Amino acid sequence: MIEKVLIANRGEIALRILRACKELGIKTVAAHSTADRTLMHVRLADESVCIGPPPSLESYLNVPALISAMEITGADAVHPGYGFLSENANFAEQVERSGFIFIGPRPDTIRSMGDKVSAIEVMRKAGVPTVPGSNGPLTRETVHTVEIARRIGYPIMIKAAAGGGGRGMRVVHKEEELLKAVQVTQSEAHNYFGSDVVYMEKFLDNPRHVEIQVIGDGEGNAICLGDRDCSMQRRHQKVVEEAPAPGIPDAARAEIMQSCIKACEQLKYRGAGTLEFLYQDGNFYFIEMNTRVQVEHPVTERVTGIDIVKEQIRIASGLGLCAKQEEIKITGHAIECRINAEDPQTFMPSPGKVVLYHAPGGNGIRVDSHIYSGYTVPPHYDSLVAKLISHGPTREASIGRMQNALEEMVVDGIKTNIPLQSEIMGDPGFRKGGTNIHYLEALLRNKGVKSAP
Ligand code: MV4
Repeated sequence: MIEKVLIANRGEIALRILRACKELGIKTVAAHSTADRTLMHVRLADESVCIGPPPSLESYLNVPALISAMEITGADAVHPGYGFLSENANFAEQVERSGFIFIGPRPDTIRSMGDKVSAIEVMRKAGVPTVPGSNGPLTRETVHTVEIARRIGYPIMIKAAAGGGGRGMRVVHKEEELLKAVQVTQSEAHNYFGSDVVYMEKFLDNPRHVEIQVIGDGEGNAICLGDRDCSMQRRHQKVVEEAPAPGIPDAARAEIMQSCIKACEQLKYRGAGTLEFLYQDGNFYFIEMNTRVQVEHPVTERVTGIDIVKEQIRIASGLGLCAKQEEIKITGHAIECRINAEDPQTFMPSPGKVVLYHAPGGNGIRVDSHIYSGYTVPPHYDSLVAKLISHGPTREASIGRMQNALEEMVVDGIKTNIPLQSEIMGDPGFRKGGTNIHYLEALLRNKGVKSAP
């Protein structure tokens, strides 16, 4: 059993991991940068260790510093949270080579999912539905590239194999533009990711982003915790997430869940994972897999009653899965609003001192946040300051509770997107449910908010 976990992250997720460890009776070490001495989880951890200066490359991404911190503090495991080193196969490998436990999938699994071409191939071979496409990297044989595009039919999309988060992709509407677009995407991919490997997919013009949460024990058993809709986004930053995804027919949901379970069992997947899909016209299309805990995991926790972070730690300890698939029941509806320190007009980060913080509460409300009155949000990191999660027996009830919670919440001293979240909760399109990935950007354009895309 794991006895001491080093938390290799910051902010709300570091606090979330600390709380899970405390429930399990596991000691904690907070590894933090010099800018993060005042973080709530640093105060609450059994021990803390400074791993470097504010820039992430010198602290939260500093592998030797983190391994040394584990050695010095006698931690036996590391939880990477999300972002930073959470999907870095080389880090996971170094942790294991040093004799420590990496709380997450095996390094090889992380590596094979980090390469989107390989991820798609693995999932397609396991029976998960994928987007019609090149089924492999594009080659220097440009005649083949042209042939593949004709077979798929325009519009198509060129994507970087090492990409993700919206960088290194390009839509192509006609053959005349194809080879130039491939070249430009290859060169961008080379510059951003150090790999010029690209592949092709049919372009879906109005999809929703629906993802499936899985947990595997690493020995061929896996369970599925249902789906989340994350379509409410701006520039690839999710703003609102909900579970279950509204309006998905029972049969389609059962089928996609079954295929995800089967794939994870075949892969002997270890830990928590998320399969990302585009959902359009009643069909699911796998696009990528995330091999970490996600920001929006609380909505799934709220509708299933499963503590995903505790499960990650239990699996890493070799304790196996806590539940059988038949025991997983989806109850009611949960919504998460991300509260960011940002300017409502420009969406620029708005760090600074929180002079007053009052958290909302009441039945069906959860707040995951590290901030407190007097805390200064540093300028070096992500602008997420809180996650507000509502639950109710129905989607309407959940929205109602979220509206009340947003009204109750006070974050004074910095600018936040609380007013935007209130607008979204009152928006007729959102209230109807099932809006696509372009909805929020269109809504903002109509409101005259400055946001170019
Ligand atoms: C797509 C797509 C349409 N068709 N693939 C964007 C980020 C990366 N994770 C995948 N992305 C997309 N892939 C095909 N074949 C549209 C997007 C996309 C998107 C996807 C999910 C959430 C938000 C998005 C915003 C713009 C584009």
